[in-house]
Amino acid sequence: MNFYVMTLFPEMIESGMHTSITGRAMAKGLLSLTTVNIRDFSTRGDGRIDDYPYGGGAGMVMQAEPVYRAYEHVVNCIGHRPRLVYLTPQGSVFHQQMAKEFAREEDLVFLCGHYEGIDERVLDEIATDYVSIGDYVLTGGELPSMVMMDAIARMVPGVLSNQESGETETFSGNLLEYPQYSRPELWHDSAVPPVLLSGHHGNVDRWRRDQALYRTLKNRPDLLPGVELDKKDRKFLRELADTAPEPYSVVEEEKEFLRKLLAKHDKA
Ligand code: 6GU
Repeated sequence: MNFYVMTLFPEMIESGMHTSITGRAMAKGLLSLTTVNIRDFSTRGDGRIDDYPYGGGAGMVMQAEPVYRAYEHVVNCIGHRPRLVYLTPQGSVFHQQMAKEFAREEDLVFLCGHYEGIDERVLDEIATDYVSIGDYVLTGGELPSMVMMDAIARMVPGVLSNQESGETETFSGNLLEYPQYSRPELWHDSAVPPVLLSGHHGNVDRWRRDQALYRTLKNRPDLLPGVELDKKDRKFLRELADTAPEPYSVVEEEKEFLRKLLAKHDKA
C-alpha cells in the first residue's frame, strides 16, 4: 500500500506515521509514505497558497491552482489517476468497513485542507472520496488522514504480527471487546475475575462473550441490532433484561431496549 499525503504540514505526517506499527510496516516495505508540501506548488512569489473567500466571510481559502499542481505531481509519480480522499467534516463518516475497502487499493492519496477549506473547483476535479472522522471540528485534515492511514494499514496483510487480531477485534461482528487482565492477580484490592484463572476454556469464552455483549449494551447500544445473537447470547441478554444478576447493573431503559431487541429476534 502506497500512501501519498498532500498537506501544508508534511513533518507532522512523517513523524506520526514513522512511529509504532505503521513505522515498522514501512521499514518492512509493506507500506510506503510520500508527503507532498502544497506550499511548494504556490503560484505566487511569497509562497502563499491562501486567499480571501469570494462573497466575504471569515477566514481564508486554499487556492485551486497550488492544490492542482501538487496533485499533478503525485499523478506523475504514480503513473495513473488514483483514488483521492479529501478530509472534511462534510464527508461520510469513516468506519471499519471503509478501512477494509481502502486497504485493497494499491495507491491512496489524501488531501488535507486548512483554513476555511479548499476552492470547490479543484475538489470537483480531483477528489473521489469525501471523508470525515466524526462529528467534531479539527483545525485541519492531517490528524484525520493519520487516523485513516492507521486504520487502513492494519488491514493490509502482514502489517499486524498476529494476522488474526485484525479480524476478531472490536467492530468485527459489531461487538465491543471484552476486558483484559494481566499479572498480578490482586492489584489495588481488585482481583482478576476468577473464571479467567479457572483454566476452563469454555467458561472463559462464554464469560468474554457475555462481557462483550454487556459492554456493547452499556456503551454502544446502537451496535446491538447488528450483532448476530445465538441461543446462549439471547439467554444472557434475557437474564440482563429480567434480573441483571451481580455484578451486572442494567437500568430500566436498557432492559426495555433489550426486551424489544429480543422480541424482534423471536419473530425472525
Ligand atoms: Cl476530516 N477534518 C476536519 N478539519 N475536522 C474534522 C474531520 C476532518 N473529521 C472530523 N472533524
